[in-house]
Amino acid sequence: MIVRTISELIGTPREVVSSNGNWVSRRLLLRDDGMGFSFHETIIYAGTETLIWYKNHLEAVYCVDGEGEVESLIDGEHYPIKPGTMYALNKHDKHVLRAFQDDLRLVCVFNPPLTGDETHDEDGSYPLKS
Ligand code: 9YT
Repeated sequence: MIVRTISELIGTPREVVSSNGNWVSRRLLLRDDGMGFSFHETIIYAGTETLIWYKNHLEAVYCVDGEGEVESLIDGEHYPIKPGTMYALNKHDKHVLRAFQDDLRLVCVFNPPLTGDETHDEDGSYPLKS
């Protein structure tokens, strides 16, 4: 069994800060843990907007705190996000993620799993690691 806490990840390589400073990701499970997915807590900082396009990954996101929205750049829809909301990028949907007045605290699952220190490239995607 694997048991970890967020507090023990802080300041380690499993805590990854985006290059634009919009978010921090604490990666509780990564590829080497052998679960077939990675599992993260992500804080999206209040007042930020982030372009994301996971061409190589599927991601499901569950909100546990804060309020914001995800705007689909495929159909232009704006979906509100609040605690209890889940969205799944089942079509590698290109989107903009916004946090409103408070930080958004999200729990995220990636398939295939991230391997460690991935951060967004200029398209908002992560490379596929071999
Ligand atoms: C919701 C989202 O994709 N935020 C960006 C960070 C990502 N969740 C990660 O690497 O944990």
